[in-house]
Amino acid sequence: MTRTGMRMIKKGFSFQGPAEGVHALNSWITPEDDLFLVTHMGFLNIDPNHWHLDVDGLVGNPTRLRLSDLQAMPQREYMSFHECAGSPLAPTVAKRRIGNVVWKGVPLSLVLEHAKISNDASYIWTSGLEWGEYAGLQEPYQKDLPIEKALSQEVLLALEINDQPLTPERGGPVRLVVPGWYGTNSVKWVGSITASNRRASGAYTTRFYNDLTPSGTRPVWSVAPESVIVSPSPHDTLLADVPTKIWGWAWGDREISSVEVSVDGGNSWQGATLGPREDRSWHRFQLPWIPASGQHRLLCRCTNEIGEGQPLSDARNAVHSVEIQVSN
Ligand SMILES: Nc1nc2c(c(=O)[nH]1)N[C@H]1C(S)=C(S)[C@@H](COP(=O)(O)O)O[C@H]1N2
Ligand SMILES: [Mo]
Repeated sequence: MTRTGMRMIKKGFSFQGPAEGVHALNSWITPEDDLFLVTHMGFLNIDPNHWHLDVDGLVGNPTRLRLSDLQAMPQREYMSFHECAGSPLAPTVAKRRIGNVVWKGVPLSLVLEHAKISNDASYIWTSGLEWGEYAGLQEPYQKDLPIEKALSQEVLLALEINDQPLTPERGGPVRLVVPGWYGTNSVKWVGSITASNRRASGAYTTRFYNDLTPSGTRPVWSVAPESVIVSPSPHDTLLADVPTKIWGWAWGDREISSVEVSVDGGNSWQGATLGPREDRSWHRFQLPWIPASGQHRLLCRCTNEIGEGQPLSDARNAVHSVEIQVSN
């Protein structure tokens, strides 16, 4: 199938990211080249002149917006970590696909107000324009947001990332971004917005991206506390008795209040120094370390403002560890 001004440039599920994994994430703002890319059905290339966005459902003024319409609306910038929840087929495997970027675009709330959203709307559905197959299914990449999040000031129809227009692979010309929530919610190549009074019923909101809980399922929405050690990396050669530092990033939808580091495989923990966050960015942490010679397993774990932490294993936000060799 083809549609005017659109073609799939790579078909099927795809993940790209830096070969060194989290150890590549050396800067506060992640450059595009080090920021992971994910797609379920392939990358879509859209001619910006053909792109448009339909807003319908429980609205008083169903609307079609072109790129020039969005460009003429007020825009804002918002800094946020950007994290993939990992495979929906293996939701308890930690993948640590993460970065920190600045998005710029039109607040979704402005577009919903323009379309005169009804008081009866309790969910906002958004769909990507691409087509293809994932896990044997052929259906649109459709996601939903509860209305409170959809109307929050940080949710954007983004046109730019780190001061550059979105590339086709990044979901351009326009994508949704839902800061604080897992990447799966940030619909790329967005083409339609529907206001509804119930959750969307497609595979990407029901079969995939719902975690099992003791009482049922929970949508993969808000990002749980998580942290990674950037340095040292397993490839570094450290010298015994030479002062160094262990540092990394910690993040979550809620602000992180403490990070602890272990240099002995998790037997003992020390509090790290924790930096602030901006908007919903990650926080930097660090701990000075004078290593003894031998093999060390370094770990980090964080806690957020309401006391939620990280499991040691079997979770997408499981504790990160790094094996380090220290020589004489
Ligand atoms: N239309 C569409 N949007 C999508 C996806 C997709 O497959 N199709 N994948 C989602 C997932 S799982 C993630 S993690 C992010 C990845 O965004 P990025 O490639 O810009 O890092 O896009 C999300 N938005
Ligand atoms: Mo993802």
